[in-house]
Amino acid sequence: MDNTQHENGFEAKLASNTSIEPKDWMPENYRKHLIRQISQHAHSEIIGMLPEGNWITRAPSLRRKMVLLAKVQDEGGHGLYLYSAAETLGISRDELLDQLHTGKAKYSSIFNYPTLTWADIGAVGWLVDGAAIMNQVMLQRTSYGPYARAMVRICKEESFHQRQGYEIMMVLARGTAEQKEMAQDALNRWWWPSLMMFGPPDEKSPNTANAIKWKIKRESNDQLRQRFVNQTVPQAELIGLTIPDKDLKWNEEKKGYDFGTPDWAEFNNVIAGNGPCNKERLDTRNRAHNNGQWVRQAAAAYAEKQNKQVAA
Ligand code: BYC
Repeated sequence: MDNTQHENGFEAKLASNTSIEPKDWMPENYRKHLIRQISQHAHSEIIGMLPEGNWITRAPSLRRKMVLLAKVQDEGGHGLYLYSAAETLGISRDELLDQLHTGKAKYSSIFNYPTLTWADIGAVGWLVDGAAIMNQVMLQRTSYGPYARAMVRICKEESFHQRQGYEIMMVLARGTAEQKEMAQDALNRWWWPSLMMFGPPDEKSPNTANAIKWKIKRESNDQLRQRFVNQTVPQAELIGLTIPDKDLKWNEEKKGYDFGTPDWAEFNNVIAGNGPCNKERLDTRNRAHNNGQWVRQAAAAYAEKQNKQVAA
């Protein structure tokens, strides 16, 4: 087949919503776009373990500790599915991790903010996992098969994470005045960074046009951000917390909320590597990777021995 036939076949699959699979022909830029997005997503899961892992030893009860431990473990699993999905596009795990460890690859801006109090764990589950699900539900229908399939399980687990976070916030908001204040303070600090998770406004998003054309993203950054606000405001009201946005107002005509503009200068600064915790996160991740060297060597030696025994 020549290139035009390949391209026609690819376009026909997209048009009929038939997933693109690893051995199918695909345009080089589609492959690169996916490696970028899936690997950033995988890195976000792995780095996302750090702000929460920070609270495992300080969770206020055994139940909370067990739940948080399971959640953090889930994020590790999500990272593994996503790295595997990225590997099907012809890049190795080592290369992907190297891009993360050297600061070449991005991961979600949200994980460069500190988790200062226990209420932050509630806010992360409620808002950060809530925003992640909002984005990931559409990714279950993304055009690349291995990515779409990984998202199905990830979404199921994320919805449990979101509920555990909301439950923490609910308990705090109904607790003592100090506990309620702690929940409000966490909401104040996490609200705007959560809105930034959806990426820059559509007119400043260089990757959206291709992503929509190739059915990688099914909705734009602004559409998803709007849906997240519409969903989250009533949840805050239900537990008596206030969204820290003086411009927030129901708009009957659009059947959604009008809301303020995130501080995009802050967002650009964070994704350029200068957020409050960027350096700490990368240092911790690099240290963990280096400390795990002996485990990888032992596993490789064991696998080699097993292979020799099978061959003999
Ligand atoms: N942080 O053209 P745009 C999770 C970058 S949740 C950092 O709109 P795109 C978890 C973007 O990469 C989080 N960088 O890009 C939850 C691009 O730079 P490059 C993970 C960002 O790809 C709880 C530039 O800005 N979820 O894992 O069309 C616990 C221009 O942006 C961000 C995903 O990754 C950001 N927030 O849209 C634990 C979902 N936003 O690459 C873990 C999959 C934008 O050109 N990803 N940038 O240098 C996506 O859906 C899309 O990649 C995005 C951005 C919506 C994030």
